[in-house]
Amino acid sequence: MAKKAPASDPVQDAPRVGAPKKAAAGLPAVGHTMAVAGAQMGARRAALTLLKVNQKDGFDCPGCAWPEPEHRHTFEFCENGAKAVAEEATLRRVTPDFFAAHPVADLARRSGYWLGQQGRITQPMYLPEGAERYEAVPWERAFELIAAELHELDSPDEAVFYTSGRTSNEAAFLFQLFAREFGTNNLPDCSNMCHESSGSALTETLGVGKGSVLLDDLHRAELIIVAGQNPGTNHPRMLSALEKAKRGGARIVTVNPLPEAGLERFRNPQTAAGLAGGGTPLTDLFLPVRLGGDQALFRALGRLLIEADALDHDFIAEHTHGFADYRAAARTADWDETLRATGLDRADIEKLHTMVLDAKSVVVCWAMGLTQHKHSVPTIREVVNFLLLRGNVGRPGAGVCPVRGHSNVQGDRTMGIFERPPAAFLDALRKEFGFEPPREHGLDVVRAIRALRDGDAKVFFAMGGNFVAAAPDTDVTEAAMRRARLTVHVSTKLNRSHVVTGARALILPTLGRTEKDVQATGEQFVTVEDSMGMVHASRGKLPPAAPQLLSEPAIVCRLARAVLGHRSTVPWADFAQDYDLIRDRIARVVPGFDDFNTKVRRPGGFTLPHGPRDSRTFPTATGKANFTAAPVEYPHVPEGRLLLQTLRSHDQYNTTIYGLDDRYRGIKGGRRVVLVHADDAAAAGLADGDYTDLVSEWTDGSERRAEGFRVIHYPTPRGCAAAYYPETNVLIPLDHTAATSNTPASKSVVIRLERTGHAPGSGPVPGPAAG
Ligand SMILES: Nc1nc2c(c(=O)[nH]1)N[C@H]1C(S)=C(S)[C@@H](COP(=O)(O)OP(=O)(O)OC[C@H]3O[C@@H](n4cnc5c(=O)[nH]c(N)nc54)[C@H](O)[C@@H]3O)O[C@H]1N2
Ligand SMILES: Nc1nc2c(c(=O)[nH]1)N[C@H]1C(S)=C(S)[C@@H](COP(=O)(O)OP(=O)(O)OC[C@H]3O[C@@H](n4cnc5c(=O)[nH]c(N)nc54)[C@H](O)[C@@H]3O)O[C@H]1N2
Ligand SMILES: [Mo]
Repeated sequence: MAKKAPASDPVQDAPRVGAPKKAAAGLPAVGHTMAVAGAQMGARRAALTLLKVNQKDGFDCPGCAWPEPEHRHTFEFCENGAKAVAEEATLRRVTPDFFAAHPVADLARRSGYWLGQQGRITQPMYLPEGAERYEAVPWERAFELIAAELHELDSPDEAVFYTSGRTSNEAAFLFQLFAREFGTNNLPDCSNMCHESSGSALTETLGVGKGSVLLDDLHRAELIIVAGQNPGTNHPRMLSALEKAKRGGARIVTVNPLPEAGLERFRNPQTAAGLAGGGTPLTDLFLPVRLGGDQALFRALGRLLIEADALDHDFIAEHTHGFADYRAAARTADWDETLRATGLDRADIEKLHTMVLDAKSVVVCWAMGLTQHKHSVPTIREVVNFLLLRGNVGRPGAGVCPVRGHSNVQGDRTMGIFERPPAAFLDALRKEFGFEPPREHGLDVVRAIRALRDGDAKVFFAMGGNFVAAAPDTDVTEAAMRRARLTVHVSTKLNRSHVVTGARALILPTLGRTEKDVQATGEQFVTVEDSMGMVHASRGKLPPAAPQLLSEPAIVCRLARAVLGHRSTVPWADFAQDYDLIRDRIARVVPGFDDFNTKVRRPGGFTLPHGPRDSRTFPTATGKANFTAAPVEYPHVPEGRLLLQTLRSHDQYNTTIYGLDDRYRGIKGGRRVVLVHADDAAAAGLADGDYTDLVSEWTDGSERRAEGFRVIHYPTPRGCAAAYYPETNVLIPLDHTAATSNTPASKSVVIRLERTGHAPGSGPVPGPAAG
């Protein structure tokens, strides 16, 4: 029996606030998870399904890209993974009857939370031009409709093919192959909004746009710096690795404007002591940096190391390039400016310097706190400078560790989902498949929105994700999407992007990773690559949510046949029947995948080669690891304004909202909250509990407004504020992006607070009257 979703939209946003927690996980996490999972799929199914996550014969956890420990036999409990699985394995269904009962205009008024709660989509649905409702459509007809629109285009570059990061290697390889045989490199992906800055900075400096550490390196590190990341919520399994490192004597430094509970203390749910006891303290030194102050911090450390002559001179001489210029720049680092940019005490920075001197090996981990600023690329290059100084790249226990988000976002890139593919990759495609791939660079996320806005792109096709909600400048993005002639989404669940559509729209429902994928030659498996370059198999275990669902590879194959027909040189029909045939081709096109079908069947899979990590070979333009000497930048915020970061709560997965609580930060029952320093609130005439609008100010004089946020006094540096994404995406101008990577600067939005009497829709709230 299908489980019923709540009938009314429950988003009566009425946040209640308690004290932030001082530890993450433990028994409360297990209890909370089983309640969420049980509501979606019943307690028995929940327990049985969760036992299959990350097992040798099971499916890869869709929760995040953190690697699994090597010796895996018991289920490693992870609240994040369990919620992601429950969300997908839900028994609720969105059938054609649902669409008949809900006109699109009605669905467009619902919250993203409500849409997601309705359950799994069961059949392909079509919204004809001018129609009020989606109607069921046979698969064959859906592909014909897409083919007809694509054939109408003046150029293949008028189509955009977006990918979110859950797509398997096999589906991603086919998707880019189709787009390129069709004739375009317009392959934007969620990475453009996520770790693009890491990729840009690391490719230039180390020659490989991926992390250079394995799990074992983290376990062996003597010092781990976690900057701009909240693993307690977003990568909970990372806390077990930090705990293990700590037990081995590592010290941990947290650089973050917020004191995040998971990094303070971890109660390991795998151990009895962790479940019930006080847990392991993780952070030895907490540096409450100002938003965007990280480049200045790492530059200051560089200066201190140079002054102390605590350098690995042999490594620098043999393996690096550009040291003299960097040294000259670092020597000019000025304490006044460092303290202004970072908001830190000099004594704390010197303490960190001493810890670096004491450590034979250092790993720096980071996520969105470093990648989503205007100067993110120079910031991450500065992390590399810092590590190179003491040879902390390419030796055990040391290196760069950008922690990826979506479970296969790194693999999708490896498979060629990239709007700026290297020439060697395109050459390999041509050699293997015998067609001429387009060479001109395609559109990334921000450029795709501009193209849609300006009428230069007319068809938008998404392999997963929730583009309109995830992208910046919501009003601009939604208007751009509405100008398209056709929007198509391959999806598991309903979201905002299905109700803000082009003239026509299609929803193509697909299997999730938890589900069995049976094709003509039998049951198939797919593969994924984690954040540390390990590739392994994923086998769904549950029966498909509905009989009509197609797998992502099958959808691409049928789409390609409908669009390309006889002109194609690719055996699409064979690929759909037997994924081994896809892997054979990947093996011949993508470096590091030779013998793919054999190696991926070994328990635990295999590790992709990584020159800097494996042999200190740096495939950069200079053939060495590059120091860079960019000027130090940091945000300048006008008087009376704050810098807003837009981040995740504990009960969400990107645009998927699981619930309205942010347990570790002590917030319950609402998401429209803004965390600000008490003195900044007072300066804006606001008390804790007051309601305010957030108004962003852009350089062209334009303003954007998000209404009705409850003020919460929170320990964050003066001048900094935090609120949840995607509610605040309306505030981020489309053109506000990082230099080089073009990633929306979602952690650096200049705002002012404008007091309102009450929360929208909830009537006046008790508290001091408006002043
Ligand atoms: N449960 C759950 N898990 C997830 C996701 C999810 O939404 N929910 N999303 C997945 C995805 S796609 C991703 S990319 C990752 C995201 O993982 P995170 O990057 O951890 O996610 P955010 O919530 O954006 O948190 C950013 C962190 O950086 C800090 N920060 C912000 N600005 C700065 C700064 O200027 N300097 C420093 N030093 N710190 C800063 C913030 O205070 C916060 O702790 O998580 C993945 N896992
Ligand atoms: N302001 C602000 N904006 C941000 C960020 C931020 O920190 N602040 N973070 C950015 C980041 S890091 C990222 S990664 C992006 C995320 O951008 P996206 O990846 O586009 O968004 P998600 O919310 O992860 O996508 C969720 C949808 O994916 C679909 N889905 C789930 N599983 C599957 C599957 O197996 N197959 C298919 N085909 N579909 C599936 C479901 O329909 C679900 O509604 O958002 C970015 N936007
Ligand atoms: Mo992400």
